[in-house]
Amino acid sequence: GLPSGRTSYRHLYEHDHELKELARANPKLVKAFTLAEPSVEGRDVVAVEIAENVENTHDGKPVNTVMGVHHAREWPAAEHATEWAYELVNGYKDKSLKSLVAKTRNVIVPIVNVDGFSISREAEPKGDFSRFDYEMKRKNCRASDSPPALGTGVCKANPGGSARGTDPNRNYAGFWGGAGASTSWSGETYRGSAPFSEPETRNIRKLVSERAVTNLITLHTYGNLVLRPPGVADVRAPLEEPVVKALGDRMASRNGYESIPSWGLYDTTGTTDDWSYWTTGGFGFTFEINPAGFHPAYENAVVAEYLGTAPAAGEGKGGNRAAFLDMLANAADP
Ligand code: 0X9
Ligand code: ZN
Repeated sequence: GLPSGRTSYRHLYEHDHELKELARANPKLVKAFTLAEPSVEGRDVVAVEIAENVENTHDGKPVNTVMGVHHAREWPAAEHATEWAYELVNGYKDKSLKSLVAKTRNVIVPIVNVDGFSISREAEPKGDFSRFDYEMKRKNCRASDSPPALGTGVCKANPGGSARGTDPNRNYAGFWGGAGASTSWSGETYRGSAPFSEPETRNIRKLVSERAVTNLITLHTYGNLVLRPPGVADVRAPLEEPVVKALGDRMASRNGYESIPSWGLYDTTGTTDDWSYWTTGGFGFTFEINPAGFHPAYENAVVAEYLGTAPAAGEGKGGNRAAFLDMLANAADP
């Protein structure tokens, strides 16, 4: 089973509580903290850092980040990140991962878009909106300046229904303003009013910049893909990076996903990994977990994909667990 023994999708409060509990039980190894800004609706974003002597933040060890749920409905992303936290703690304590943990620092943010996730995970029909409008929400809860009046929407304080919000994975500064993002407030890939107009992207900008993150993996669903920058076809030739490709290919050999540059899926601008790579030099990858569906059966999308026990998810090769370990090994002994 999973490192935590979990068998069903957690709620927001369960992710938060379990991270804080890991820290409380392992104070020298795990630190729980809240990212700089609360969400539009005022929720905290909870993260953990895991390292030997965790409080000694600037000890020069490579910093590896796994984050999930830029997109509200992509629940497995949060599960894989929280399980990774358990993995590191358990593996440090039983000594199987002690040397890898000792050489690295690990920051885990299971849910970047806490408002969206909360709405999707707690979905029930209300007013003019069906359960599906809530459950399949993608974006955050940013209000537009001039939305049509649509009554009380899926975001607490904001009318506009499920269309309301900015896509956090189009709001980073990397190539913002280019192809593959919507300029309309109701578009599913709405880029926002300006780069870093959203608390979600500002939180990650601050974290990644301040901590000089070496490698980051941002988790999404779905498609069984390991995506690397660049996200937009018109910059591919000069900017394709063989060292990034090599690590992407290595991780894909573990989870059985396809390793391709992001533009090979479709054009995007303003994404997490393009910004982090070109702004900080840190490697950034997007994993698209699960062959199909945003949050299908837990046994498949979380247990089998994490442990690598599904035919489509690197059966026998180790799954996402092994891919994340490769990121660590690459940082510890490049
Ligand atoms: O469109 C997206 O944001 C991602 N797919 S999803 O179905 N989870 O919405 C893919 C983004 C890939 N592009 C880059 N990472 N640059
Ligand atoms: Zn996504």
